[in-house]
Amino acid sequence: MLYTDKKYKRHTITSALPYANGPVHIGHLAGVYVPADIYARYLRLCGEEVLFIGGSDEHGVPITIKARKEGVSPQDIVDRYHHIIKQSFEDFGISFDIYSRTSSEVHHQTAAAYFKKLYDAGKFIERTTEQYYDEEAQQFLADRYITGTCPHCGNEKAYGDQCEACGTSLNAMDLIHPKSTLSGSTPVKKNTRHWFLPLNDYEPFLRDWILEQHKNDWRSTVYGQCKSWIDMGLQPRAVTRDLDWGVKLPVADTEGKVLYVWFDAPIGYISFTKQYTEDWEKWWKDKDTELIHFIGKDNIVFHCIIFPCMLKAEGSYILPQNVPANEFLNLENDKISTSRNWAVWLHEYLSDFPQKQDVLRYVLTANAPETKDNDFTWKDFQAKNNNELVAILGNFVNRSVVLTHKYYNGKVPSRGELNEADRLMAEQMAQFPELIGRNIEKFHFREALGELMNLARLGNKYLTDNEPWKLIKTDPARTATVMNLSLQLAANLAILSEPFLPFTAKKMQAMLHTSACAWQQAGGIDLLPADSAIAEAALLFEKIEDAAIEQQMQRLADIKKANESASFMPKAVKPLCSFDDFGKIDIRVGTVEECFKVPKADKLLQFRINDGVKSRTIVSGIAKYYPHPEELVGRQVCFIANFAPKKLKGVESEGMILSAEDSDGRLVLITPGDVVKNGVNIG
Ligand code: B3M
Ligand code: ZN
Repeated sequence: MLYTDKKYKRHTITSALPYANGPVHIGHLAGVYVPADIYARYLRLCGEEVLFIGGSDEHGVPITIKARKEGVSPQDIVDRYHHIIKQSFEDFGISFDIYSRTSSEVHHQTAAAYFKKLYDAGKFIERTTEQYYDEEAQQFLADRYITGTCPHCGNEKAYGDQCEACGTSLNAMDLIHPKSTLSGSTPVKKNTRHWFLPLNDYEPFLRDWILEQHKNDWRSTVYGQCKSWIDMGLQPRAVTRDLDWGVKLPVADTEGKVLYVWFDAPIGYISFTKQYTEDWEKWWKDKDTELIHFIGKDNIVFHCIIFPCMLKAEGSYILPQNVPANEFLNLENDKISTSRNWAVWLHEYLSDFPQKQDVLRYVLTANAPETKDNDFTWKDFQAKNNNELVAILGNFVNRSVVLTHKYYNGKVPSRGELNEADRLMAEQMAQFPELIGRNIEKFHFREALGELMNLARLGNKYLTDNEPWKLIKTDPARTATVMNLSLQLAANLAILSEPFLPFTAKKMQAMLHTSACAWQQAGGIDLLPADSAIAEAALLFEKIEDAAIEQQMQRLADIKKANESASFMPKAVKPLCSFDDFGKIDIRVGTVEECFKVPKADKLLQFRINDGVKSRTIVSGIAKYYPHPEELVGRQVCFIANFAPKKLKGVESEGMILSAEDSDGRLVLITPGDVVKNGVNIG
């Protein structure tokens, strides 16, 4: 039984298939897998029939590009990453019923048959069109083999199928200044034959199904993207590609062509279901099945428009009831990026924070980018662990269990008559299963988690208000009631936390000697019978120290530095100038005789320079880069000798010392390669 008016016989829950071209990171977890897992676990606890599907997306250009870079086969790449990704999901408790892969035999057959069925039914249009072709590499350039400028937002690194900056799905021909990623050359246009799904024919269907029927229940971010897509006018969309990696076309004379990865990948949801059970059709064809796609916002068009049109074209499938796509999670104020290594990789996190899966699940859910992009910062991670998980949830459960051992030898005490405060607490507690459940059913996961913590807060307040540690001396009977109710609340937490914090829930259940029971059993005050034994207190969460956080921040700082230096591009050359222009500037060499910080000016160093004739004073804004200015004494520097004197912070500066600006913005003094006479000219 559910709290909202959802009435389905079963729930098919899909989560976007990650490309098997790299490990998974916190952005994946926050955007797709943790929310999907919360939903699946919750529905199971409610006694609903659930199928939670995941798997690796093993086709597509990103994989072939990576293989080419490493000089291995695409199969080698997907074999490597499929296992790493699968392991990470297992480690983080993502409770898939099946996690498969699109290179599997069943998938190839299913996707090819799907295409064939639409092909035979005349659902595609066949067109010979001009496509970009790389003459050096002798290959048609699909999707990510081309980059160029996005016509919508001006991003210069948009791909041939999508701009990651503005999320728009593109056709390669739309790109301004296209470039082949294979050879770097400008591609030429060449004819090739392909099959297109005429999305434009489905506009009336999409308008009715999304814009009317799902006006109120889809997230406004998702609805808005769909609406703008439909309003922009839909175009026929190619579902085949000139590539040799992917699902071969089940049509004669189509050598060298495969299904477009975005055609075959969503069919993966269906083919994985087939691998899971012979009785697969009920999960996809019964209108009493709820189909939910968990994805990130860059996948909206594929799951809300293209795949539904494919399902509609086939005719016997149900459509998704909801597509609760998340916005993006940033990392320390910067977009997560696999290629720039700007990510927290799940396998690395686990080796740095072993056993702390739930801490990450918690932080990612509390910060879930449900309505807008959100930021993950290590400081916030530490704060949420220390101030919420340790101080609120862990603290409450720990106090309840420890006091029970201290006063009652680890047995749940019987309670007596409830007083007003007890009744109020019990009444409030009774509302949480519905409060949390409704939020989950509406895909408001961060709010749901907030309510779970409110339940723990209620417990803490109850203990603090009643002070059993004092009461035990004056009123043992009343203390037993307080402790009984506290333990009941802990037992409630052990059930209601399971979708969010499955590892912690298990520990709590082991401590209280309960087992995972039905969601609807929660809320009451008879979960733990009087006199039943509980186990010793086990630590649920532990404080994370500053040192551990600083280590992570340092790692990111190092990556940022490496990226900056890797992506350094010299500035464009200034407009031409004449030899006469240059000749006007008098650059000379001199030796530093004295150097110190200008008082009350953080940035400035004051130099005394021997210029071969006299000593001159020059002030320079490089203090930040030379923390020990006295060490510069004796060194030769280059300076402009004929700038008009200028007062800086009260010091008259006679010229300018030359420095080079490194890729990270650091200023470095320029010194002649050999010692020369002071006062010689540079030119
Ligand atoms: N592999 C794209 C992505 O990871 C894609 C999802 C497929 S879901 C059918 O963004
Ligand atoms: Zn763009």
